[in-house]
Amino acid sequence: MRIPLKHGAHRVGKRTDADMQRWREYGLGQFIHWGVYAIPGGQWNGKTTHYAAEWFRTSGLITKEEYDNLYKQFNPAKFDAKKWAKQAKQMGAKYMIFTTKHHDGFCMWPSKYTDYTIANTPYKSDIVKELVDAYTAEGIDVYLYFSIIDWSHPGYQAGTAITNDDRLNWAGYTAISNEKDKAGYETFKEFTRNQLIELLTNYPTVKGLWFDGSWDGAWMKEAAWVDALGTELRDMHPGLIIGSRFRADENGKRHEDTNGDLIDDYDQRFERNLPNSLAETKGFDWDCVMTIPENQWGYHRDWSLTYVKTPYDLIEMTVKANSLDGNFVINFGPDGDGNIRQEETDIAKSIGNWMSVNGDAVYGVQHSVLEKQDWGHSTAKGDITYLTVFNKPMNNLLRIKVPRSKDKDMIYVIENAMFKPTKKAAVIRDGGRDKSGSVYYDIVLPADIQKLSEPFVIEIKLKQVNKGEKGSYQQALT
Ligand code: FHN
Repeated sequence: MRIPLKHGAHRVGKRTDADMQRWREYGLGQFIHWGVYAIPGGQWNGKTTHYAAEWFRTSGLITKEEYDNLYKQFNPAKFDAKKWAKQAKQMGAKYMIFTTKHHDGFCMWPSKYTDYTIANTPYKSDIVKELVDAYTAEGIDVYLYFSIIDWSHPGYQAGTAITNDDRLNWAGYTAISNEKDKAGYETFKEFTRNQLIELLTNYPTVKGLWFDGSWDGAWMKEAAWVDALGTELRDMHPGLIIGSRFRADENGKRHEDTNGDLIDDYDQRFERNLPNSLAETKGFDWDCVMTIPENQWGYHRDWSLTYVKTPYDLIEMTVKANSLDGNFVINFGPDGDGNIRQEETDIAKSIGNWMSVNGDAVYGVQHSVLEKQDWGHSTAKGDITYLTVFNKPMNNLLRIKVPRSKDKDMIYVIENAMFKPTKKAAVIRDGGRDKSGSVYYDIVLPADIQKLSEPFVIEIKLKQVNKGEKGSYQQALT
């Protein structure tokens, strides 16, 4: 039985408009975490934090006063928005999410509602504007990350007291501390609203807002107010895309409301974690945001602390996400001078080189009818199915299991197959059938494909034809 809700989801099922369709087709995105935390880069006075570098204010290695004065040194002389945008374009990113304000409250745009902004650094210029302009010029859509948590605002009381221990009980802690000064919290709410309106006014070309920190206990208690704010933002910016991290319903339920419907436009629960089946996604639109090291979003000088993903790890995750109808977003953490570190540059280049050959398997695709198979992942667009092969079989025969059609008079056939890297047609052999009626095909991997050291894509034409249709199955075999 459905429970009547005033502040639950405003729609059952997916958005069907053109803006959301565009979002769905991105396939690959870039996240950028950049702020004053890039100056210490996880280290201070010879000590290194193992916590995420963008949380450095709470690391215990720096005093609050020291941290809150870092902005006076923020002067990224090497920052070149156009260079970053070109690199993202080469990588194949179709959208970019930028941290306008992380939990520390430092604003990368000259907000008129606080002095804690880029305008009061030696750098002075509006970094958000530089990035929005540069990425938009490259045809990359921009989304603004905005942290609800703001340690710099006096009405957000957790800001002064927060320690690593507090953050383990974040929601409870803020709910209690903000209870103590309701008037203060009202000023914080108004400040947050003003800043969001300011962002959408200053940067009208952005496509959406990417919220974070909304697990904050005080925020979760403001369902009616936050819901009204969401409506106000959507009214002022038609087509605006907002994920499920913005608000809770009146029962404190986040992402899915009390009835299990998705709150707002897409599911933001998959952080550093991919679903393993379509069932796990519940049929919602979703994205997965991923760090390159284990859990570092902002710049950390020392990348020897955890496993650092390879370009192929990230390509595999990108294809997997798209095979399950999600977008994949790779995070970059530039340093305090405005450089994207060499490792990230190299990774972006490798991914871009791969995407330039095989990107059809990622952009504008959806889940294919093929079940997950050991060699990799499959995606589909119309009657084309893309097989992205990560594990080449030792016998160089790639076995494809084609499911039984739901219609008993029809069967699936592979009409032709082509290797993306060589653009050559593949030889397909009959691989037999099993008791369930599934049909197997073996694609012969020729010598030039066998030699490849990287994943590759085979484009196949998978069609449903009438079982009795003359020649349909035989023609598939060469
Ligand atoms: O606490 C943040 C973290 O620093 C980072 O910004 C990520 C990005 O999704 N979000 C939060 C953790 O969920």
